[in-house]
Amino acid sequence: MGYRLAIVGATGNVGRELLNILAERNFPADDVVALASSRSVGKEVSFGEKAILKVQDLEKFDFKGIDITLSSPGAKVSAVHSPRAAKAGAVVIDNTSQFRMDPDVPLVVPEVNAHAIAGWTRKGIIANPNCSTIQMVVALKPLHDAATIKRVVVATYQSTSGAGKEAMDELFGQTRAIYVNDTVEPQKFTKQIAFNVIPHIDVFMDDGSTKEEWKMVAETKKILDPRIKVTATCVRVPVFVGHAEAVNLEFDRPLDETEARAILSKANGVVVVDRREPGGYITPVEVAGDDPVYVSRIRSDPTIENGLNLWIVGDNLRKGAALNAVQIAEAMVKGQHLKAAA
Ligand code: 11C
Repeated sequence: MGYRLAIVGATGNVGRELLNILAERNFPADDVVALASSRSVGKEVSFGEKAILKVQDLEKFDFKGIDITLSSPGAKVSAVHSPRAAKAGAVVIDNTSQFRMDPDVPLVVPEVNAHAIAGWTRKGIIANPNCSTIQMVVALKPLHDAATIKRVVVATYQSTSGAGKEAMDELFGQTRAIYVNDTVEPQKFTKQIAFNVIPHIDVFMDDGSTKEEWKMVAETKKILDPRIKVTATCVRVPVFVGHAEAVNLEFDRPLDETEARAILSKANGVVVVDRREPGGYITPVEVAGDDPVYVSRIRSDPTIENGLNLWIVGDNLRKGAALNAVQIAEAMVKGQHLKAAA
């Protein structure tokens, strides 16, 4: 016997991955309801190989009796429906940016701050962080436990799947068009994404950074340590799935590459692939469909005191989104935060 689950945004990139992962990991579910906007009602989505679900209308859905809602529509939709689901009694694990900085909503990466889950009772909502933050803090946490991280300088290389299915289609269509001397004008992106890189993800903030960059700063502080200074440059690259990050760290004491490699090799959720030879590192196409956060190119940075460089790669739809949300739900079941399944 298990729980009753609702998946909000079930037809999106993350929604479909949520269903796959719940099925793959045999999450104790008695009933799974797929919800989306009225445009998608009646469409079918697969619950792994277990079942085909017909999408129901989110607007009309009554969450009474639902134990866990995993929500991944846009932030504006979450703003309305996540509190509605929580009020009806479900715990909501919300994958959007809507509630992340709310002091009454825990922002959780289980490998880093599982203890924060207990705060879910305040609003009935737990927030899932942004994909680029999740993969970075999973790798930073064990290092920060060993030697306090003072400052992080990160440049991201983010795949188009982070911007949704239509964005992936734009990369595909534009790439094909260029080969046949045709053009596909940018729609989801501000400039051509095929054979290009774009230093702009999410909206611009007053200080000249983008919201994606701001999220990496604010979320890292909330999840890991408010004292850590973070500066980020977030870049969209012509990759379908998998985000990569070049990270420079400054510690409060020497932590050299040998110690860092030993710590990361034992860390929860991390796989080190770091051979100093051609191909001895991980790239995004190799991690699509994988769960761990991969760390390569671990090397001391002699240009600053106590400096270290890392290359971090993860599947942004899995650990960066759906897997992290399911792991939160699993931790809640294990930690007896939810009433035992009927
Ligand atoms: C991207 N990181 O790659 C974004 C997608 O705040 O949950 C996720 C946006 C968010 O475009």
